[in-house]
Amino acid sequence: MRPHRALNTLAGIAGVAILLTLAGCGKSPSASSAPAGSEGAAGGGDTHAPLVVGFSQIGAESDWRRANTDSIQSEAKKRGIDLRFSDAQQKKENQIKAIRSFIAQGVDVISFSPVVETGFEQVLEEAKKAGIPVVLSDRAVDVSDPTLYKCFIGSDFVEEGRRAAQWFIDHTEGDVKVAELVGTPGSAPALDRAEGFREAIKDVPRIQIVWSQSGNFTRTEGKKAFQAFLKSPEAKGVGALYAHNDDMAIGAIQAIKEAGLKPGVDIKIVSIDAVKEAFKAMIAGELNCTVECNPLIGPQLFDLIEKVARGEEIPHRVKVDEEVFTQDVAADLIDSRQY
Ligand code: GYE
Repeated sequence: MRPHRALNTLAGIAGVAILLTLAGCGKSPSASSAPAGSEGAAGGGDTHAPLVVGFSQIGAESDWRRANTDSIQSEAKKRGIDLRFSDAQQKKENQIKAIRSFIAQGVDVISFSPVVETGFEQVLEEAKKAGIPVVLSDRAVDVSDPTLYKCFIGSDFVEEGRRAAQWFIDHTEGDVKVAELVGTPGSAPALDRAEGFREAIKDVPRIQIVWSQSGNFTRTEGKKAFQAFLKSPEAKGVGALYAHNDDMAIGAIQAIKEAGLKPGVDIKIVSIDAVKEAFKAMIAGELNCTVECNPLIGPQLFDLIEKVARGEEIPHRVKVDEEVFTQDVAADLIDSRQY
């Protein structure tokens, strides 16, 4: 069961992206653990203890992730938050360890970006028992008890998959055989982007996925997987690549060139994230389209975290507003891209 999917779909139908107001910024909130009325009680000076937040990041696997880390760290600094930041190097076990350590340190709020959807139930129960609220950032978890976290802020990955498919539906004719470079197996974006794409091509039999393999959201693994694919008999007649992120698409572009083919022409490519490198590739005519997935969620994330620390109600799901970009607009927009 992946309960958040139902939420995704419902919100998708409503077509509503919830944008948080920036109310309350610039004032550092008192920690949730501070007893009511204790502000300023401990004799002289500024007695506001900074909010302590433990954040477990997935790693540094892509340009998207690096921009996401920058956004989180710089926003925490701006707000005077004591951020305990931990890099899990793409390993669930490291995240569980980090979360346990945040619980032991008695942080006010825990936030993390779960590398995969499953396996976090127990540690989330431990956080709940310790009375520490959890806000999920960027990726969702699959748990049977939705009260194990307060909120999940992140993109609608199913919709991103649908949007990627739509480009192929609108810009190709005749039979199209698609190769798919999948993100980290078991991660929310890999599962949802696969689902959204398949849903959109379900009634378009001329478009078929004929090969699907993980490149773990990295350039190196994307290139390696696509190199092997291009040498295999399965590559025959394949004229399209759907990559779950730009980094893997960029890796595949290198592999395609090395194989003597023209990326963006012989093999049409659509990927997700909309990082600057993807705009460069579109300007060079090597990438056809990128679907935006916005990593700059630090301000929204800390709005939620500060609210939850003050004991205020926050929505259980917050989506990020996003767009789709094609080659014709790439040159005009590249300088305005922040990541
Ligand atoms: O698309 C990819 C990153 O979880 C949305 O993770 C994120 C994904 C992003 O490594 O580039």
